[in-house]
Amino acid sequence: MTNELPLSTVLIVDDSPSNIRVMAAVLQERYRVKTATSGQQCLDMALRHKPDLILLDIEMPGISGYETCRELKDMSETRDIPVIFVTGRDNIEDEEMGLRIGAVDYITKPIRPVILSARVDTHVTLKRQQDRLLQLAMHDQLTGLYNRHYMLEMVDQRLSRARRHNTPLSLLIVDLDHFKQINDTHGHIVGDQILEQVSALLNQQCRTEDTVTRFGGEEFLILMEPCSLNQAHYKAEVMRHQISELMPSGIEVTVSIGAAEFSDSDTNFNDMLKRADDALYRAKANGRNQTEL
Ligand code: GH3
Ligand code: MG
Ligand code: MG
Ligand code: MG
Ligand code: MG
Repeated sequence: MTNELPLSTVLIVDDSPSNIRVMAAVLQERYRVKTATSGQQCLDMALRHKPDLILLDIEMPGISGYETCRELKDMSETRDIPVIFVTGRDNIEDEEMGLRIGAVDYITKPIRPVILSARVDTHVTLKRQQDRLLQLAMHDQLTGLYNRHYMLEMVDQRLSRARRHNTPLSLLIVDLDHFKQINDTHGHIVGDQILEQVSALLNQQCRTEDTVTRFGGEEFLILMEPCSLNQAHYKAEVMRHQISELMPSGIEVTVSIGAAEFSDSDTNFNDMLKRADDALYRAKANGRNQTEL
């Protein structure tokens, strides 16, 4: 394990190989440098490599730098990558245009290494800080799972997409049984370890299309799509059984699970959540360590 951060990636886009050479020479000691010689190649590489910054020429054969920038800002996958125009067009109108369509900076040729370096450093640092803040805002620190905030931010979009495509979508609430008692008996630190181990199991058992979140203290929500109520029930039972055999930290741990499927009559996420929560309540009332629909 090393504490060093991986090098940030800078994508240089210019139709002139000699311009690329000059910029790469300035940056390659401190950055992983990728290069493209057209707007189309820039779009392909931006999607493939997710660079932390793009240096973009304006005048190129095929689609111009302006058009390329507009397309980058249109796609959710590339929207947050900062773009700096590096161009021979040394006039205010072009600079205004470049900044208006979403570039963070505008540098004119001939390239001055110190200025290029300083501006690249500034925007790569900002990008990395933004990525870090987003990561913190979306995830639970203890378990590394997505958090409640993330779930509530993304769920409406997921529900409308499922409704539009007519794909079944289901929700599980997984709640540890008598967890207060486990904490009281074994201590909070052991309780935390159990939460981590149960989280890891839930995450492993779910597919990448499923969204596993720590929604509250010892309560997890799992959004599954495409997934009918029957399939959700089956998966819930597999996970419940595995957790009962996990013996995290050497302690017998069980969960109760409530399941619900998004239905045509639901107006929002809360309607489905309420059904899953009612089902969880029944699973608890019936004696715990079971799944209810
Ligand atoms: P039930 O079977 O009815 O769900 O009982 P329970 O004890 O699990 O439920 P209750 O809601 O009474 O208590 C939940 C407990 O979870 C209380 C709280 O101390 C514990 N808890 C919540 N978050 C954490 C955490 O981050 N770490 C630890 N160690 N415990 C936590
Ligand atoms: Mg050019
Ligand atoms: Mg509980
Ligand atoms: Mg209790
Ligand atoms: Mg609970």
